[in-house]
Amino acid sequence: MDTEQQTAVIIGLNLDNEQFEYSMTELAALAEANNLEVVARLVQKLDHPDKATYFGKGKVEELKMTVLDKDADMVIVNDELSPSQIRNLEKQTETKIIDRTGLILEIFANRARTHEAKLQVQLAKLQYQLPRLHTSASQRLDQQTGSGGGGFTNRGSGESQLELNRRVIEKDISHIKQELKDIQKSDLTQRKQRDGKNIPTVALVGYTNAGKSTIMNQLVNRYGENQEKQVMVKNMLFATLDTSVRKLIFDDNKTMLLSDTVGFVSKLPHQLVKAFRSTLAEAANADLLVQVVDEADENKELMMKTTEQTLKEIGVENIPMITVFNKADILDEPRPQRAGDNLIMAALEEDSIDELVQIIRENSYKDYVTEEFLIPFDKGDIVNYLNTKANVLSTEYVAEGTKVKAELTAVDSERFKQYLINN
Ligand SMILES: Nc1nc2c(ncn2[C@@H]2O[C@H](COP(=O)(O)OP(=O)(O)OP(=O)(O)O)[C@@H](O)[C@H]2O)c(=O)[nH]1
Ligand SMILES: [Mg+2]
Repeated sequence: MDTEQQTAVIIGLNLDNEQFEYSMTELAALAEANNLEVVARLVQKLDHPDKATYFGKGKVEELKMTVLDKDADMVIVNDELSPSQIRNLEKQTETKIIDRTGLILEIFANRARTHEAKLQVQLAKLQYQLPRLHTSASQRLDQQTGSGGGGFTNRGSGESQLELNRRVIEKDISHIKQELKDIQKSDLTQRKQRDGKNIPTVALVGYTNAGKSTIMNQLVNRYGENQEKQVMVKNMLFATLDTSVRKLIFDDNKTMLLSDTVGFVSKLPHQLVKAFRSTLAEAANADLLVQVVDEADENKELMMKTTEQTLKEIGVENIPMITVFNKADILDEPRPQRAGDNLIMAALEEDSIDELVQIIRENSYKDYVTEEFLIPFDKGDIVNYLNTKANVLSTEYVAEGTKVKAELTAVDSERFKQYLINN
């Protein structure tokens, strides 16, 4: 464990962007999420970033003085910088410079738990590092790029150290990509098996820390096929890095698959979005999205915008979405309060969850039909099937067999159509 917390100066360039203030606040939260203490905050307003140092000359000087004054361990810049900008700033301020992308990558690396998440983060990190290898011939490959790649067998053959480093990283990248492909192939098989069963799938999406996992747990608690399968909830950015899927079974036997996904943040590095694309595919394959918004956050409008942009970026489009404004208890707003398919709610309150379930169900079981069947006595397995898979409204034993009135999917109705009683 760290003995002493490291300190950072954060700095941002305002290019007359309405989201600037919010992105700086978020940068501070990201730094804290990585266990850094923010000791100063600098901003500069410019029309264009400086090619060489991103910030203007005077600001770089001020930055250097601030670092000295606060005895800061590093500087965190609010945007992704070019490799040479980072080097120039490091030279001029004599301090370690981390850009927003590097910081987010670090947080993800520290949070990743499963093998798949670790590989995805490592892939994103290597892709970030590749164009950032220093040209200096004496530069050694960072140890952290690791994972069993190559080695330096070609040393002395005339290639530069840089070229060797690049090749090691490229080899690692293709290794990891292959391993991810293998993992994801088996995921795909599982998904296909589920899809075959024709169960509606619902995905919780939205900004990090909005309450997605809390809602997931509430629903699993009540309707989960396996109530113990809770997911982690924490008051921190990026608590969830893995998509979890749980099966819910309601009292009327209707089922659904619910997935909890990685949270978003503004300017999510494209390397990460790319690396996590398949984890997020769970959302892309959903029949319904539930966007969870932190109603108590003053930046919720921007957060919703970011969520919608990120969904588009990962190819999630044209899926029906309902929006829930969570944490209404913090503002003490009347709740649950429904407007169309949207809801103001509080995840830990029972009546809010009831209302949410109601909305999700209304949107998920549209193709259910109510039918009456007459099933011969020697087809007891069909009666059993209906009792477990359909919502049986009445059962009556008559001379010819069992009369069952049930609400069921159109697919099931078609399957047993030979036993339908035609009005
Ligand atoms: N007051 C209040 N707190 C809530 C509510 N819902 C969630 N929280 C808290 O908000 C924090 C974040 O909740 P999570 O469920 O982990 O959020 P998440 O959306 O899964 O976050 P990521 O996994 O980082 O994307 C936790 O401390 C929760 O206890 C709510 O309705 N009201
Ligand atoms: Mg979560």
